[in-house]
Amino acid sequence: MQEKTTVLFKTTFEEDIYNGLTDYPKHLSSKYFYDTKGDKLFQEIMAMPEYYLTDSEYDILSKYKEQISSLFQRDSQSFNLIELGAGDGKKTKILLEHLSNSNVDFVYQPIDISQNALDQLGSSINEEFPKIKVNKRQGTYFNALKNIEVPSNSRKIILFLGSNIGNMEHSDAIEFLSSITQYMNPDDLLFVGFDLKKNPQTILDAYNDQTGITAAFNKNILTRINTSLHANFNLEAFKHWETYNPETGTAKSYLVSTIDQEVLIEKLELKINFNAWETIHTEISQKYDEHTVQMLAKNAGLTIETEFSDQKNYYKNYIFKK
Ligand code: AVJ
Repeated sequence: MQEKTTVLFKTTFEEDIYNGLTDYPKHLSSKYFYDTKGDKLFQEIMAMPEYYLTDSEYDILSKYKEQISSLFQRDSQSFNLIELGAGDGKKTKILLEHLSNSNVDFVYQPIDISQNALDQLGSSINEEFPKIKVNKRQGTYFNALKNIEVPSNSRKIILFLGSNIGNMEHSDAIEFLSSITQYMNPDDLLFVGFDLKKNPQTILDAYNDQTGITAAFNKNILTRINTSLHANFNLEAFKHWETYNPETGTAKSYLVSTIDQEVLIEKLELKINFNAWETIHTEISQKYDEHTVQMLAKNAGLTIETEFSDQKNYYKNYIFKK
């Protein structure tokens, strides 16, 4: 075990990495997957046949875009479409295209942790849908949401797609949804994507593809630490490992050290010891059932307005009100 010392951190990234790797068991936050390389790997994941989530949500949005858009445009009042974790916006563009074609008055406000993803999204929307007003914001969901400006006469429609909520444990999800609720007026809507419980094998395959894209995505967090904190993680000495508990619906990703090893993180003046088969927990991807979504909504002060699911019943999008 390492001894904890008082270190002055220049960034929250440094602090989080330090705290996660000196804790037992070790952990790192999945929000740090998304640098330029990580964004690219995640796009490759979304294009894999095993990663059914993207297709399922895409199907739902394509099939119900009219119904969904009309819920957004009540009384032809203008609205702000705020998207948390917009990424490449591939699925959102189904709605954006429909709204743009029907000459609806709205501002699209994508929020993402990755400036790179935001910039690409912004320019692709300007190109594909020049009529749409875009106002992007880089940051964590929370900080960006706090700082967003919406005219008081404009409704807020908040999008949280892709089962991004699955990266949070239930208690954190409730806290997060509650703070969104506090930010909402009675007329506003919250539109959230939830990946559902299904055949456990289907879920494991989605997070453990044969080509190794998910493994590369998971290990990218070590590459990022190597580059930005001058560390010497040997990627070959770590194994991507996925588990899924069909009772709780929690999929978990780990990086497992395959040997006894010491890693030096120069910028943190820190040496980290790994025993053979010691783990770093890097991500949870929660799967839901109806009961659990109702429990989250109730605890966050939200009511379910309506819901949409895909043909295979793999995935659901819920619309919540305050
Ligand atoms: C972007 C959080 C929804 O958990 O399914 C994909 C990220 N991790 N493969 C997910 C991810 C491994 C993804 N989310």
